[in-house]
Amino acid sequence: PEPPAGEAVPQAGDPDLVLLRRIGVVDPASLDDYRANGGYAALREALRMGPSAVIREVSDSGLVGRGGAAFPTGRKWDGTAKRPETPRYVICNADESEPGTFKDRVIMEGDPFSVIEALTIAGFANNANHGYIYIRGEYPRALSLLENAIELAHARNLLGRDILGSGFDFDIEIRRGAGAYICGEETAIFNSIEGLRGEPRSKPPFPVERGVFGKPTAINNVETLVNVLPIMMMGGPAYAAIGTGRSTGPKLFCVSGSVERPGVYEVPFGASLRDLMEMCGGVGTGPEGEPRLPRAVLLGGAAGGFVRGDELDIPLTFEGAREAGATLGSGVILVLDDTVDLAAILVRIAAFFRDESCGQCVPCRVGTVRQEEALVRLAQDAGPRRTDIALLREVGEAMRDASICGLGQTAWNAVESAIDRLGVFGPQEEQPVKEAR
Ligand code: L3W
Ligand code: SF4
Repeated sequence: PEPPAGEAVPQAGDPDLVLLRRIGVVDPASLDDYRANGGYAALREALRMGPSAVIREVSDSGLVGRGGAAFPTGRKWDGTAKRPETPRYVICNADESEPGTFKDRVIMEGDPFSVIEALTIAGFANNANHGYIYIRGEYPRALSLLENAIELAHARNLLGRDILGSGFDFDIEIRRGAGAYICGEETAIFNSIEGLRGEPRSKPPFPVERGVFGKPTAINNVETLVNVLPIMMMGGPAYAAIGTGRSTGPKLFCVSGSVERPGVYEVPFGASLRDLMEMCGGVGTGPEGEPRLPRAVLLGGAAGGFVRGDELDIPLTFEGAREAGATLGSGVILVLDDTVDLAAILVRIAAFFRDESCGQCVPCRVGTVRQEEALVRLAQDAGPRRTDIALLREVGEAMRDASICGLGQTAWNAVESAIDRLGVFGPQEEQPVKEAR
């Protein structure tokens, strides 16, 4: 059995927490407990202010997507709400499958009513009467807690017809994934909900215009949605004062790998990687008690990028990660100490992308295979290094430029940064790709 959600949150019980404040504190199966701890005050506030004011507050907050794409939520909602076509839909993307990402599971298992409340607010703001939660199939505990939350919310008129006497009708259906990473891609979710193969669609048209069943759809990640609750309570401008620059609000990070206390941590945007490492006790010691050094940190997951162990002063903001040649992605902080075999990690990442490619487009279907093959040769020192690195670059650029969806477009990111930033296969000289081959 998996440990309770609270155990994955080393900060549990800290009164300064915003997103994690109820995790490990409330009974996730009790609506009364949720309400006694501030639950459903945000929905009441939203119903009081009306749909366009909700969108205005969300826009003013500067909230952007927390699943990896960082698109402004207010703009997304505004785009959906103003479309003339009906019905409109809202979807919570709970297909959390990025390697090293487990923050949404912690929210759903520790504070499931917050997801239901936030999706109801999204439905109200977007003038949608139907919402879906698309949940990863391997999250059975989260699934049953969400099902329980939906049932209890119905019984108390917090879902269904004329919610709290407001005239707003809203229902939520849960759909389960079946083990495919690609079904976390938003348009693959639409196909999956419609009963089609879980394959991404070309964009544009964007979901705000043509989403599930060809109708305007606002789709947001779990963490993005639950941020709307504090925004309703404190107002957009006060929320925007948390964090730095264009990275506003609190952020969840999933810390794993060579650290003393792995888990989900909440910090305001702008904290440094070093701050976070200190919070989780650092890389610790080896079997003989000898201190370990951080060799590298993978930021943003398999689709993200590596930074070196001597670059821990990077601010954890979208801008800071970009400047460091990485991305915050879905909040992955995978720490690797000086004993880790980096080449083996790259082979593992490449195998993951090869396995999870849906096969729909050639650059990704073929490129992920070629990438893995070249990395295996490099890891085993079984071929001409210069040629294989040149091949990786060529294949990587083709995947980045010509793939249909984010999987193929980002499948070479981590490998590229390991070669160029960490020098995993030795120092790299600038060389034209064709010449080296
Ligand atoms: C209208 C424009 N809409 C961009 C839309 C577009 C884009 C989306 C990002 O990221 C991403 C997500 C998953 N007019 C637009 C426009 N868009 N230009 O905005 O929205 P955002 O930032 O709210 O999404 P996000 O949640 O930060 C996630 C894709 O990555 N994904 C994985 C998701 C995994 C989870 C999870 O683990 N729970 O969410 C995998 O591919 O589909 O696009 O995409 O539609 N001018
Ligand atoms: Fe499928 Fe890969 Fe193409 Fe995405 S990039 S549509 S996962 S083959």
